[in-house]
This record gives sequence, structure tokens and C-alpha cells, in this order.
Amino acid sequence: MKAINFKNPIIKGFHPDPSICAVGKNFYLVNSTFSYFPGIPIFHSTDLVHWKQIGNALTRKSQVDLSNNEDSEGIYAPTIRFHNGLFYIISSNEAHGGVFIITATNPKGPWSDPTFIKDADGIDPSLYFENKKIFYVGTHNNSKGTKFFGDNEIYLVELNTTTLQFKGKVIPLWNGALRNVVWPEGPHIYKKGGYYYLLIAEGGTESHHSITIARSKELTGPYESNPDNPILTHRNMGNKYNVANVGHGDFVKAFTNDWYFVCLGSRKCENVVNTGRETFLGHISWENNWPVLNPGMGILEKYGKIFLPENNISEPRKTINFSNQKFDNRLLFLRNPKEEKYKFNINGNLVMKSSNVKLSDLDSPTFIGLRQCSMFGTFEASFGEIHLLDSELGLTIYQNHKNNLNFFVKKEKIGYSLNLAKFRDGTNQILLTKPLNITVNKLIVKQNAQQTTFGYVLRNSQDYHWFNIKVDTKFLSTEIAGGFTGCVRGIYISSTSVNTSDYVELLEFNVSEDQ
Ligand code: 6LW
Repeated sequence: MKAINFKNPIIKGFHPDPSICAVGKNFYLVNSTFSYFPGIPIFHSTDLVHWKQIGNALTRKSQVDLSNNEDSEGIYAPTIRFHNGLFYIISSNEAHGGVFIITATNPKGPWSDPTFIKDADGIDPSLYFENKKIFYVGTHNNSKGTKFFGDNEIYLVELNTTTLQFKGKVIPLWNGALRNVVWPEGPHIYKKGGYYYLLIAEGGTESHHSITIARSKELTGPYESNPDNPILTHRNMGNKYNVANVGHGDFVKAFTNDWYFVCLGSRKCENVVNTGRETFLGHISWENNWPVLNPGMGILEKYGKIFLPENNISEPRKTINFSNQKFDNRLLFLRNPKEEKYKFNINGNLVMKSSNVKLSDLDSPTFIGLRQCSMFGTFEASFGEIHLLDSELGLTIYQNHKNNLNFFVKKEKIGYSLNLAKFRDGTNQILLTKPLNITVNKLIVKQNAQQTTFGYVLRNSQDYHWFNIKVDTKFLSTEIAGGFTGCVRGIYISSTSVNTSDYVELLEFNVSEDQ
């Protein structure tokens, strides 16, 4: 088979905690989404290199309550598996119900309402199927008593196949490879040859992250740690290395019998990460019944080769509009959207109605956005009708409710104003204000490494105008702003008035991102 080239990350932008499964010649992959809606993107590929988002698993409020969440609460580390004609996703909803399972016959959806597993504590659940039995493997506090923050344990328990509730007793499996290890998490179990393999992440999801593995002849253990652990990490690569935080992975066996892994990692820009934790791909070979990840390299490759039939599906559209009166799978809302605020009109555009919820509230402002997938390129929003009396209509680079960068139009006593505001750690700083006679057709941001510039097109005009001011975006990085998400860029409209009648007609987003 001809080799196909791939470039890491295979799925760019905020797509952490990847989990993957193979069904015949198809691969399916899911990621965490925290407090964004819809939750859990479903990606499909036949060659592991070209991925298309075919849907989202959590598309209804009845499936996912994200009310009042902090940005990094909500949906954590899902696992996707296929068994007996049914797709399963197990995940947890932090602050609203805990661990749950949803199922679907078609991975595009619809996915079922969740079954919450009431005794399942902790995070990062996974499923293992064997002989008509279903086993739960998850992460919780060390059952011998926690001696320090992050003193976790990986545990196993059989599930009742009908109710999906705990059936057997809870069996501690492993605490991780290192002594005094922190955050053993993200477990998955595989069977190969005579061994059960328990793959986990440890060290915490930041720069000390890693992937480790243990094996046992019995599912219930005892598990022996691989003497070569960690089997993948970038924690020893130094601060300057451009891919960091490597860990939390999942293995998959292709129909060719070759094994591959996906894991999370983050691309750094000027030493910090704005685009979040992304999905990377690598090879596995087996030596002495242990997996070797990226043999001969030991770290993630930027460019790799893979031996699967290439399926060069077209690049995702760069223009996202609403002409088929549907939300593109990639679009995101903050928490459960207030549906009455979003309506498609007869021109095939999205009318977004203002509300008095602000980006800084732990509520759902009128907002729609896309993950920022690169530190180079432009993001542009085009508007039709704009009705602004008491609202601001803005383009935001949103990292979390306390850290975002906003470029917005407002009605003034005479005419309008265009404003640039940096919201850092909950404090607003207006960087620039410019009076306008009329409103705008477009708002644009251009990202060049950690510098951003902002531009606009006025009503009834085609000309682009750019502000001279460059804003440093390092304050939107995970290192400074914190959290588990990456930046999302979008449009919001919000008012100080409860009775606002303002709205904007959003025509499209245009995204032009370099790698
Ligand atoms: C997730 C944990 C992790 O639950 O980060 O990187 C947490 N790994 O496994 C949030 O994504």
C-alpha cells in the first residue's frame, strides 16, 4: 500500500482528550467540549489523516445541562466504542449529573438521552466489552485515602448490561507508573494476545503530561507497569519545544492489523498555547508484548506516514453560512443556547437577538463561534441587517468568561462607535474607540503569531480599514488564562437593557487560517 503523508495535529484547535474506535474500514473520534454546546464532536475518517466532523453527540438540552457552568466544567473526556451494532459514548458532565452513557446506531446521530451511572464517581470513564459483559473503567480518588492533590486511582467495575449501572464490586487497578504519581486518568483497556493492557495518562494535563501503560493476564489485575514508562511524553523536551502537554491517548487497531494512537498535545506560539489541546496521531509497534509509540522517535512527529488507503476528502469549507437553514457541525454556543434568540430568516441568514446576558456571565449570551485553529490568518464575520439601540455587537476572541478580546460596534447619541476592549482577569480595558457615522458590514481579526490586528468594512462599502494598534494575545493563553479549553472566535450581541429589541443578521463567517 502506498504511504500517505500526514501532518500533526490531525485535528487542530481545541479538540482535547481524543478517543477513537474502528468499525470495519471506518474510524470515529470524539473530544471533550466542556461548557460549549453542542457537546462532543463526532469525527469520521477512513485513513486517520483526513477527518470530517459528521455531527455532535449532545445536541439537545435533555442530553446535556450546562447551566451556570464555569467554562472548564461540563463535558469531560468522552470515550467512543462500538459493540454489537451500537455506538457507545461514555463521558461525564461535571456539576450536572456526573458519568453518563449515550448510544446511537448511526454515529452522526441522533444519540440517545443519557443514562447516568449513579455510583460512578470521578472522571474519565471508559468501557471495555468482553463475552457479553460490559466493564466500566474510570478514575477516582485513591481508595486507600488521598495523600495529596491528584492522588487518584484507576478502577474497574462490571456494569449491568440492561441498566448500565454498577453490578459487581469496585476493583482498584492501578495508580500509575511513577511513585507519588499525580493525576492517573484517562484510562482505556485493550486486549491483545494473552494480555489486557491498561493505557492511562498521568502527570496532569499540562507540561508534565504523559502516557503510561500496564498489562495483566487477567482483566481484574494485578497490572504490571511497563518498565519503559512513560511510553510517550514531551515533558523532558524543554519549555522551548513547540509541542507540549502530550498525553491522554487512545489506541486503535486498523483493518490492516496495524495499531495507531491518538493523543492530545498543544502547539505553542511564543512559548504559550492559545489554541488549546489538539488531536495528534502516531504509530504503534509491539515489542515483547509492549507497545512502542512512534518507534525510533519517541515523541510526536510533525510529519508522518501512514499505510492506509488514502481518502482525500475535501478540506472543510472556509465559509460558513446558514443557507441550508442549519447550523454547521463546527459552530459552538456558550452553555445551552437560548433557542428563541436564534432564527433563520427567509434569506437563509441567522438572526441573532440581543439579550442582557454578557460574555462575562456564567449564562448563555447570544453568541456563536468557531474554534481558533491557528495562530496565523483571518477570521471575518459578515452582517446583513443590524438593529442597534442599546447593545454592543462584537467579534470576540474568547478564552473564558474572564479573559476575552472584543471588537464591537455600539450606538452613540450621534452615530456609532467602534471599540476594542481587552477583558483580562475580569477587568475591562478599552484600548481604542473610534466614532462612526454608520455601522459595519464586516468585523475582521487578523492573527499573526501573538499579535492581532482588527479591521472592518463599513455599511454600503467594500473597503477594508485596519486599525494600527496590535494587541498581544498571550493573555488569552492557557498558561495565563487557565482552563482546559482553547480560544473560540465568534460574534456576540449583548445589551445592558432587559427589554432590548436589538438584533443582527449574521450572513457568514470566513476563516482563512494558515497552518
Ligand atoms: C480530563 C483529563 C485530562 O478529564 O484533562 O488531559 C481533563 N487529560 O483526562 C480535562 O480534559
